[in-house]
Amino acid sequence: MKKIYKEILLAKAQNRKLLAILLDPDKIEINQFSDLVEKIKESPATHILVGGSIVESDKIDELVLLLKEKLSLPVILFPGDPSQISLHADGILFLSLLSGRNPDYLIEHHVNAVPILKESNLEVISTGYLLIESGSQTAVERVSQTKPINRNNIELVCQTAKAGEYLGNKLIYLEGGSGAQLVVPLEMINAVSNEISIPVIVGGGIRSHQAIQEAFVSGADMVVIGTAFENDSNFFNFR
Ligand code: 1GP
Repeated sequence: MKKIYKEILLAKAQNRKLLAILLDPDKIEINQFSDLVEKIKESPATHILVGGSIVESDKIDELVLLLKEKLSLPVILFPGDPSQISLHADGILFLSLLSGRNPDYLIEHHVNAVPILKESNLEVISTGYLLIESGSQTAVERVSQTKPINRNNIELVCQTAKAGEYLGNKLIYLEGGSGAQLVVPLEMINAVSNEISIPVIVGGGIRSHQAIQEAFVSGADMVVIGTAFENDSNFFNFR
């Protein structure tokens, strides 16, 4: 088993919670990169995710290389499509959008990514990705042209997550969508983490330290913070 996933499993076994900072290459000013690196170093982040639903920037490689040079944290791609793959990262969340029924996001992009992935050293981590309704339309919903699962339908979310586990997914990602109005319901995180034995990642709309802790207490093994850190690089100054 490769390193990143092994470490996530170990953290879960030891009940050590993980925190990923999501960086959208389109929103990073490379000339302010050293400030960003300092803020990340001061933060409790254990992982860096790079990507977004749509990334127009051709700077993914540059960003990943700089992150690798300046930080010791694992850099994991979180791609909206195969154009966002950088061979310089450590790993990739190979996301299948299980909440939707768009074949492109269930298998097509994955097939297209194989020639690149085969030649790379990226650790490919099969991830069941579930979009949960979060108050308004999100970029993932728009780009993937799929509907999120109703936030009250805990049973369907659990069933979908379990199907992902049976299919061999290594992780389940409960996603409210970037900048979501409402976070994934805590009751849902709790039910999913009890239903499956693989690690659970939770992200979307988490904007306070309390919300991070609540997600952890409810059963999230990893929390992803994108917008809150993007809007305020001092967001993690609570330590
Ligand atoms: C989005 O879950 C991530 O894919 C992070 O969301 O930007 O709302 O933190 P935020």
